[in-house]
Amino acid sequence: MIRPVLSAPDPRLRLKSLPVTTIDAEIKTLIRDMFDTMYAFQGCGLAAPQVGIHKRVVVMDLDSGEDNLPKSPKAFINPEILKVSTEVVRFQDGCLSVPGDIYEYVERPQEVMFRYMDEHGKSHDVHAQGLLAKCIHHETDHLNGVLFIDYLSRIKREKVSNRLKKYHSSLR
Ligand code: GNR
Ligand code: NI
Repeated sequence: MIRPVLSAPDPRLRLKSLPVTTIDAEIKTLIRDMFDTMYAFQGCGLAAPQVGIHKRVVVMDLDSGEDNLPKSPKAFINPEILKVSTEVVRFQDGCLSVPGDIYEYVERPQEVMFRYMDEHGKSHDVHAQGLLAKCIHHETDHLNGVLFIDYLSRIKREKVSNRLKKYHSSLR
């Protein structure tokens, strides 16, 4: 089932999500719906708070991507960033919760070590770089109430916020 995606400046996007304690039927339904929603809106990742559920769950499919990274749908439960590189890269970021064709460059660590649980409750440690590292940062930020626009200069952020207002009023 496709769920509606919240968009900025909705205050619910600013709440910190809670860790998942048991992978029950409700979490499995949430993951299935998040995949439906991500594919419907052609995103490469989606975090649960974007559909109004404040649990630490992320889905991703980087199939379209550069690099030879995960070629399949992946669910990440309680993703945790363990270590980041001091080297940074600049990538263009976009977000399903920042609609209206808004893309801006954001600097992020080039490499990341992270840990997550899969749908079966198995823990994994992963070293990532490139597109996967960028998406892991983008999605774990959502779980902490952070959006990519928070990294922009004040001037750019104001420009984005005006474009968001225009976008929302054009839908009314
Ligand atoms: O679909 C998405 N594309 C994207 C492009 C550049 C940087 C990050 C992303 S993630 C985004 C989907 C989304 O908002 N996930 O939270
Ligand atoms: Ni996003």
